[in-house]
Amino acid sequence: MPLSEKHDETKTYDDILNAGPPLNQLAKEFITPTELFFVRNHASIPAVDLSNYRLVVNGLVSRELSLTLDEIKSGFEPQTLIATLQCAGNRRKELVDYKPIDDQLAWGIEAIGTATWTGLRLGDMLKAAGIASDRAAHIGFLGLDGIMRDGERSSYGSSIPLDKALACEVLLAYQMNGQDLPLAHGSPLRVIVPGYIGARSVKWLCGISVLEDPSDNYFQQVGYKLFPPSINMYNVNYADGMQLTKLPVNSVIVQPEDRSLMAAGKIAVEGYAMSDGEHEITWVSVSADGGETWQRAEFLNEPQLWTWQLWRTEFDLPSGTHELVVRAWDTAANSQPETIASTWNFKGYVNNAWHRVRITLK
Ligand SMILES: Nc1nc2c(c(=O)[nH]1)N[C@H]1C(S)=C(S)[C@@H](COP(=O)(O)O)O[C@H]1N2
Ligand SMILES: [Mo]
Repeated sequence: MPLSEKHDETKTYDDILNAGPPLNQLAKEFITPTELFFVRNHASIPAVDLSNYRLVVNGLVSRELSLTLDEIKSGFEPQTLIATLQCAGNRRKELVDYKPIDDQLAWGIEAIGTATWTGLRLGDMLKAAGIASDRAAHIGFLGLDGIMRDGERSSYGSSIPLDKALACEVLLAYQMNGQDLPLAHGSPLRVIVPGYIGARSVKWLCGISVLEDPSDNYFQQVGYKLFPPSINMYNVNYADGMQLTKLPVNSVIVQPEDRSLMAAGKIAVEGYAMSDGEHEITWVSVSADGGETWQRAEFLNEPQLWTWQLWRTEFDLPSGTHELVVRAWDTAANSQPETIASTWNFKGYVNNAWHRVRITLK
């Protein structure tokens, strides 16, 4: 596979696949080719026996469901949606360089991709099961992969608020880019929660639960929580953290790469921007002098909900070292903080500081 692997050096087992595209192939196209789509796994990819596969829907429902893949595919109206998936750990490397972060993958800018997802609406599945109580407020998901922690096996899981779960953009997908969902991306069935951190889009989905409270799964209650900069792994009380949902507005320079050495003259600057999906990106500004002066980038695709915005601009630059900077705004006037100091958190999530790239021209 053309992805380059990322290893978590703190784990002793090395069969956990985490990988992203090489930077010269990142965000080249609006739809990311499946073989270039980043992979983020917390455990080994499970072996799924399709003849025994069942999706179970339970909790505060009128009817518990247990469905085969064929029943899922034939029983619900197919829906197709283009959506960007981004890991909450995207851009963690810049945070790590500012102040150490233990035990987390140091993603650069590659933990993001856009695909065409086909499946059914989660809302249609919930309608089939029937929500049985007005106490229902969250929808929990469970995957088939098993995580070993302190000698005990638990499954990967998460939850999302009920109102998001009922929104028409949230899918249970069995196809990616027009093909059967690949095993690494959650075959036979995965959740796609557009606009939310990737962690909520549970792969190898085997369970959906209608719940009163957010899932008690480790990845909802301990992982993927945001804390202020004063909190660290020694003074943390996980109950105080904010469960991450929507992604903040972000923008990234993909080309040229940081530390590039290039010929002076016309320099094309390209990248992506992404908001919470509910708001389109309205404006991307790029600076070639560390943020003193800015120019507007042109958009390479029509702005649309649930996807990234690819952009490009050009500078004519003399020899010397230059700092390129990008920032974006969305239709709700959300923008990005200027410094890494203001986005640093001890788990290294949702870094959306102005993105900076240093280049030297000869
Ligand atoms: N079952 C399961 N689902 C999972 C994960 C996982 O480890 N196990 N990783 C999550 C995280 S953190 C992300 S960012 C996305 C990544 O999806 P991808 O590998 O298809 O890019 O899947 C999410 N769903
Ligand atoms: Mo993630």
